[in-house]
Amino acid sequence: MAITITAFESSPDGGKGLARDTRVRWALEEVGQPYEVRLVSFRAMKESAHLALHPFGQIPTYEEGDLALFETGAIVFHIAERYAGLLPADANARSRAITWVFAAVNTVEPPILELVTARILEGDKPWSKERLPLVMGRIRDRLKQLSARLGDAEWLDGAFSAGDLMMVSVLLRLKASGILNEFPNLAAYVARGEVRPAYKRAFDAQRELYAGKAPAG
Ligand code: GTB
Repeated sequence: MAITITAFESSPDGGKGLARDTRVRWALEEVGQPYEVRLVSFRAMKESAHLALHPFGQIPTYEEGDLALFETGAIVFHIAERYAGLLPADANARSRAITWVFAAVNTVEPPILELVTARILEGDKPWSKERLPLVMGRIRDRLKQLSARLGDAEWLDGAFSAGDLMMVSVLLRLKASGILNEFPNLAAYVARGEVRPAYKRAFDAQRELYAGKAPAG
């Protein structure tokens, strides 16, 4: 069944791979499924055709036959369940891998998104400078816990899984801040994700779309 995802028509990050279609592309590359990409403008994202696929008017979406999904956690979970390569065979290990998908989007990503809000959306507010250390503190707390759990392991629970794919994707958003370097095992974990051939293919595919175009916004 053909798979189609949506992505930004013009990328706000100029192709740095930070938009969330990258994690879906990565999952599809890991399981070896070809996919099409439909580019959507910011205006089209808020129009009825797209809202029928994504009630919050965002990217990415995922269509496969008569199935339409939104939310990257659900999309990556679906890909991992349907196609071999992102979840272990053992039932308990599978459930633990899925737990890490949820941990990435529910527990680790929220404070990271706060940093984006504080820096970009609220950067011009008079209280923004005071708020930033609080936001950084919350991220640091989470990273400390994650770093302690990862320890010297290569991946979070045995072999690379959908849980690692999602966690690395979430942590990548912090690369520019430098905070990951305070946790060398996490920085190395992210780097291990980035050198996976499937990640590289996903990254290159999205970069190619935006090369030479001015970043949106
Ligand atoms: N919880 C949803 C999911 O995981 O699928 C969140 C989806 C989401 O935030 N989508 C963003 C979007 O469509 C794109 S990824 N935003 C447009 C809108 O809400 O109107 C977030 C994103 C945007 C830009 C950058 N960047 O420029 O670096 C990085 C990430």
